[in-house]
Amino acid sequence: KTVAIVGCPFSGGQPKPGVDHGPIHLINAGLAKQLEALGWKVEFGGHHQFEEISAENDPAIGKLKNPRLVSKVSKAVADTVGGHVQQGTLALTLGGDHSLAMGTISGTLSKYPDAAVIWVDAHADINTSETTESGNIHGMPVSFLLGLEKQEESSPFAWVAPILKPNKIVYIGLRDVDAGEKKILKENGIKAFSMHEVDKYGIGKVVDMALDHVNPDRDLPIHLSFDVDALDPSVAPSTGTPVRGGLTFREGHYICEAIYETGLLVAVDLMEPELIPPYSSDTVTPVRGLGGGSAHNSSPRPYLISP
Ligand code: DIR
Ligand code: MN
Ligand code: MN
Ligand code: MN
Repeated sequence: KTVAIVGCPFSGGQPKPGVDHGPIHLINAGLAKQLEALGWKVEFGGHHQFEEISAENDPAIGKLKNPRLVSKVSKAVADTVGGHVQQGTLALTLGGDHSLAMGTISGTLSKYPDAAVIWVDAHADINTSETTESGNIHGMPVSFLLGLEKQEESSPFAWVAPILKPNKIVYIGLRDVDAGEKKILKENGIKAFSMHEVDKYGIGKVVDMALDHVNPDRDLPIHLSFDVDALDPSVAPSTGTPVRGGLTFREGHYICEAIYETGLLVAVDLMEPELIPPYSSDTVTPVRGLGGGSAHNSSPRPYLISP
């Protein structure tokens, strides 16, 4: 069994710097070695180096912030993840913000158009350019993948194939959903197990029900997109938009274990981890050539770690 780690130090889908350090810290903390100890052959050739687009060349389109940059980065990630999935290698993408999932899931769907997506998150990330209150694209990737709004030919997101079906995505962990998003979930009949259902049924039953919904015969490949803010802030404080009342440490692990046990997992995203006190980037050795902890303070555009 081989896993390819796709490190994506990118934060252009939302305004806070920090999330672009997540993958660097996870690698520095020994993730590859831990996976090897679990019996995986690990491929990791360094973090993605994304091309920059200057702010003046990337004005908002409608409410969408940094649209060209987010699009370009996601497209590059789609090609990389798609390549690993094509080869039968488990693609493990480390974010970076959740706008990257537009890329990772596009990559999975390029090989398996009928793949099932399990989206673990406090948020639904299903705003459209009409409903978004923030303009942050990390709150919108699911709507692009579903094709909830028509992309003009000139749109930077015209490359996203809107082929995800509403019955092929299921949520676990929701507890901070915008009014416009609730409407979209309802109108499209999208299944969601919020924290209320986790409390009511227990995590074991919830994962079974989620799989029954998107993968009733247990024969479709699975893409797991895991936003660390699904976890309770007492477990995962280091994320941009923590929300009280989240998954416990064990519930989060159980979801991953149970999905892995299906034998159908082809891609995993671990999104929106960052670093906040009491930990400091000064105490973690930076990856050589990536600028480490200082880049987001000095860079005029803090969305990318520059080489
Ligand atoms: C909010 C917050 N729904 C938005 N979203 C996310 O900006 O669209 N926070 N994903 O992490
Ligand atoms: Mn930092
Ligand atoms: Mn979230
Ligand atoms: Mn998210």
